[in-house]
Amino acid sequence: MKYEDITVNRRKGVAEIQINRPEKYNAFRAQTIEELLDAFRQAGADRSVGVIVLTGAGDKAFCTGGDQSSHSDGGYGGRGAIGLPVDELQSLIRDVPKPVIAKVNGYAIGGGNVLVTVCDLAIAADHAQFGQVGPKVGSVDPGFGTALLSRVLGEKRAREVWFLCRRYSADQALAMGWINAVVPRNELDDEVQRWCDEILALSPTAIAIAKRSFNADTEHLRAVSALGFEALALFYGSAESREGVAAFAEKRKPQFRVLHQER
Ligand code: 2NE
Repeated sequence: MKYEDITVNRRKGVAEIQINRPEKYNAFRAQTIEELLDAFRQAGADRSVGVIVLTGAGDKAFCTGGDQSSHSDGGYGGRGAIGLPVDELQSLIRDVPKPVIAKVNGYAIGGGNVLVTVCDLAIAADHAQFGQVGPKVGSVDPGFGTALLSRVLGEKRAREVWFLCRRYSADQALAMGWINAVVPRNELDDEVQRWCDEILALSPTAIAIAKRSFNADTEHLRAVSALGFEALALFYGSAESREGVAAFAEKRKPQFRVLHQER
């Protein structure tokens, strides 16, 4: 598959997959997800690869979730319930039998934040920011985005993240257990490489078994996610959700409550 939206850099034992849409703050459209699925499948199957790194181009954003400029008529125009098979990607990141490290080089917002949540490890530059925006823009990522987050942060914190849609600094994210380490931005590449080297020195089979056993505890969330995305598709057809998409495009505050009361 020829990639337009991502790049893959292979170096000894590491496949680094980069979302390459810096002009969109590395937001993903349907094509981006298809390319990411292909790249993760290949890196997952390649026995010469021991660690996969996921990152974004530039130093503004890791990923800011669904590309709002490709969101119209109640969906994103591609495959799956909402026209964006991001739930398949989340599952695949969990399924590849090797650690996936999120190299967080800026905003990890919305669906981009969910990618950090499903990655096995996350290392951030000190200017990175974390948060959810779904309820600001008429969306939600039900399944791994919500319920797995509560396993990572604890119930109260995860609900705070989704119900208030605040932004959190890298240091706050570290204190909350959202990520594993924070480093100055000019040290991010080297630090991630150090973590890769340590992993690559260990038994790949032991690590694969460990990863699958960690996943087992939350495996039911795949079904919650599938169900949730079907519900999300119905929600995307509503005036309330469309208002969120329109408000982001028009750079104004959404007016949700009136539409909600009229339902
Ligand atoms: C990322 C954030 C917080 C940055 O804020 P700020 O104030 O620093 O910059 P600004 O002006 O908002 O954004 C800079 C440029 O990036 C674009 C903006 O439109 C803007 O473009 P210009 O006006 O300069 O041309 N941009 C940023 N994020 C984008 C996106 N996701 N799609 C398209 N363009 C984007 C702030 O921008 C923010 O909060 N972004 C909202 C992100 C958002 O709504 N993401 C989708 C959430 S829903 C989702 O991801 C999802 C899911 O979780 C599950 C299923 C399906 C979808």
